[in-house]
Amino acid sequence: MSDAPDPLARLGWDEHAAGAWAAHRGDGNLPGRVAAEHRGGYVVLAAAGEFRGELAGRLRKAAAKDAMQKPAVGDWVALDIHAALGTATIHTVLPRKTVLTRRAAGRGAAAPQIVAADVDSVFIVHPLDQAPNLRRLERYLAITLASGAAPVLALTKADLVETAEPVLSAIRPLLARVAGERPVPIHVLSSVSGQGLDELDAYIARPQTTALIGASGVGKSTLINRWLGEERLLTGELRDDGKGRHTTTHRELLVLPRGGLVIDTPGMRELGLWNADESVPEAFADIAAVAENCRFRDCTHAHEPGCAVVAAAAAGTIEPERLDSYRKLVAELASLAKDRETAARNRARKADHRSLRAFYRDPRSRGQGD
Ligand SMILES: Nc1nc2c(ncn2[C@@H]2O[C@H](COP(=O)(O)OP(=O)(O)O)[C@@H](O)[C@H]2O)c(=O)[nH]1
Ligand SMILES: [Mg+2]
Ligand SMILES: [Zn+2]
Repeated sequence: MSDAPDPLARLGWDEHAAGAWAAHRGDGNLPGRVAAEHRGGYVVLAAAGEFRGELAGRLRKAAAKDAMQKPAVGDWVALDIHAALGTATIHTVLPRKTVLTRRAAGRGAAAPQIVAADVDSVFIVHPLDQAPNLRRLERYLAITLASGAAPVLALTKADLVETAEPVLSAIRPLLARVAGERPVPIHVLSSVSGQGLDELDAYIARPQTTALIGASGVGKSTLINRWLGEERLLTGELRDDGKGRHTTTHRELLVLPRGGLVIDTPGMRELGLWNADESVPEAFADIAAVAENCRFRDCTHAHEPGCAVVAAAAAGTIEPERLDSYRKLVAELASLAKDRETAARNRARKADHRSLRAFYRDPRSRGQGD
């Protein structure tokens, strides 16, 4: 590392990016990287600094047709920079090295949504003081393996437990089953005591880009603050029900003091990993298939007339115990979906108030907050 690293190196410019850029050299554009997206606007980083990014018309049209063509946090892009305005037009998304989508490739016809692009490693974060939800971990692992990035299991809050062994032994069979021969390094760490943090240095050095995924409250933002050396990201106290409060509401690419880059992601709720229509686990696939024949689309399989699931249970095709678990799952998914809608509405309302306040305070405000 030289004393004055190339400004692009600061953004994680690597061989892949250089190769992808070769086709665009001479277009009159400059390379940049997407650092954040909020409500249709982007923050992009380039050698010359930070700019508010907008999509060029052609890219906007392409992205409307195909979600994978939309710039995502982490993407390298070709920019037309208007330095005086502090803005940049995003013309092209460069071919991606890796892409983490919330839906593993090949599952269903609905559009995938990009969580992060061009990351080298994905930290799947789980706290040691909680029993692992294997279904969720499996899903995180599956989308990571599909991304092309290297999966890393980060077991946080080691200071809260005597030993990591119970969680490790619960998770090992899952890793063997889902990752097979693919190595998945496991790190036991604590952002409070500092335990295990040294082992992570390789992931946060230039030109590495790492994304953190995991439910809210597992300690993603706290770990990133350790890496940043300051309390830059909002972290959440845990509520009684174990769910995080002040969660990250958007993805953001951050440059770390050690030269690497990191992308914080919202918890899985905000990520929409558990949409009711996509997340019925394999174990209930047979019941889900029967439920297709229920009279009402939003049937809870409890008291509705024309419920095919209740009929199947009465006929003895579905065991009462499994029916019970299935009902609970359906209720959980419905309440998650409702929470998500409420949160999105509240966020939108808050953002509107904020931008109005900013407008009255300073009409020339760049309005880049979110
Ligand atoms: N004891 C302990 N608490 C932690 C640790 N890391 C995070 N926390 C706490 O866990 C809560 C959620 O952390 P946060 O980083 O906001 O989680 P996120 O939602 O995944 O970003 C906060 O109250 C943190 O202080 C840790 O290593 N040990
Ligand atoms: Mg967070
Ligand atoms: Zn039903």
